[in-house]
Amino acid sequence: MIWNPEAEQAEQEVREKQQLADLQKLAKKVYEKVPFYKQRFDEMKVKPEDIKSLEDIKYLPFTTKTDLRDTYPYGLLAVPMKDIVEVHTSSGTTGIPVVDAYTRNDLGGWAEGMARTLTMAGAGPEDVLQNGYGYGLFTGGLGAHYGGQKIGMTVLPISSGNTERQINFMRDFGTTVMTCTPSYALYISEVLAKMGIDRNQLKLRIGCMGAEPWSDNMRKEIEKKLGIKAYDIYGLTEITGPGVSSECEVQSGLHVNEDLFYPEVINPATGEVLPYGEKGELVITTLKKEGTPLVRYRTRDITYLYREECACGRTTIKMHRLFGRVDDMLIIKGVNVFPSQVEQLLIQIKGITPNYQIILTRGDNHLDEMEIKVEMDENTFSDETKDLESLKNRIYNSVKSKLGIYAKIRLVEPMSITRSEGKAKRVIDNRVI
Ligand code: DLL
Repeated sequence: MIWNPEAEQAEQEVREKQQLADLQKLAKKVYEKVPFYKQRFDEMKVKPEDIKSLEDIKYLPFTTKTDLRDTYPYGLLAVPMKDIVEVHTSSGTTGIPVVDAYTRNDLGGWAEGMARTLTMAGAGPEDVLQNGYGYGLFTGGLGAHYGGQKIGMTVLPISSGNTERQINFMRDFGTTVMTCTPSYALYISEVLAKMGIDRNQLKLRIGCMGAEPWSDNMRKEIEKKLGIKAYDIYGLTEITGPGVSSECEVQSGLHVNEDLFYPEVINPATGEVLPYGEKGELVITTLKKEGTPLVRYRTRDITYLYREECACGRTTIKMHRLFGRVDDMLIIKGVNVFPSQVEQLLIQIKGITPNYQIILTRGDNHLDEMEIKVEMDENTFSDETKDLESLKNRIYNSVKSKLGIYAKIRLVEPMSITRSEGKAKRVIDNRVI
């Protein structure tokens, strides 16, 4: 089923006409209401009236995370405070948190985006949604909650954590759809096995997962272990939260809700807009937001955009699953690598679990060193004749040949790497720079 055929199956010409009208309105609004944008537009000598076509968006200034932090907490508000009904922030573990402030209409738009996301994965009013994203300032919890309710699902707002209870509830309440981070889904599958609960006692059939990078192999692992179909969903606090883009049953790329969010991909070094199919940094402009509308927000996420006729019947533009973040890219002795590439390799090797951690240090010679901590599975660990050296060599050689990196491999006991209930911490960077 398609939640909103008018928006999701619009003809491109009709859609673009609306996008242009919304963009013009947005440019005028932020210019008049947000001093930060007035100053930026003036510095770039651009006026809202200069936007005569969608391509003209390239004349508008970018907005960065630093801008959001510099204007913390309410500097980017485009409406009076009395119109704001809810506020969310990013976790702020790496500095001042970024703030998103929602009007009542903004909450409506958010629920709409997530209603499309859940419907795209095959969920409907007869489904029971167990929402294992954290409730609170994090947008995962309330985003899935609002979307699930909008399409009439029965929502169980259990939040993340307390994994045994999650599983008991899953069985007792007949949960059919689970929303949580992929790393938490994997942990749930481990606890399920430990509790000795037969998968047939559960009705679970769909998972909507995102909020952190996960490889295709990780997806296969989750699908196999939980006996579900796992869909990739994307969004970020600054741009509302989840519901920006998501996969349909075809699972080739994520449909962007482009009537709500206008996507571009740029070269992160030069800011130049890249053609469809070229990988770069995703930039998003909010077309309908009232509280904290953003012009050309640089997400730091790496993907590419493309149009293709999708078998699901939606006509919206697609983005490839994320390749990583501009700032997550590790440069090890000059070789560029994303943690998800390491994950993709590890999952293919027998005898270990998909739990890993990358530890970076800088040696006395000032060169970066990478150690990969990998967990053995129970069988390998308890095998009397275990040949750990050859297992380590297999991992070492795979990383060397596929990624071009000489990493130190450390095998650790099962369950010794801390499990995450939200976003997993895969990289520990001990380099003093
Ligand atoms: O993670 C919103 C969200 C909640 C998305 C639930 C999906 C599901 P933030 O905490 O602000 O918001 O983090 C946003 O997480 O810029 C990406 O780098 C990363 N991210 C989000 N979804 C995915 C995904 C939420 N599907 C940042 N794949 C984004 C890879 C993702 N990375």
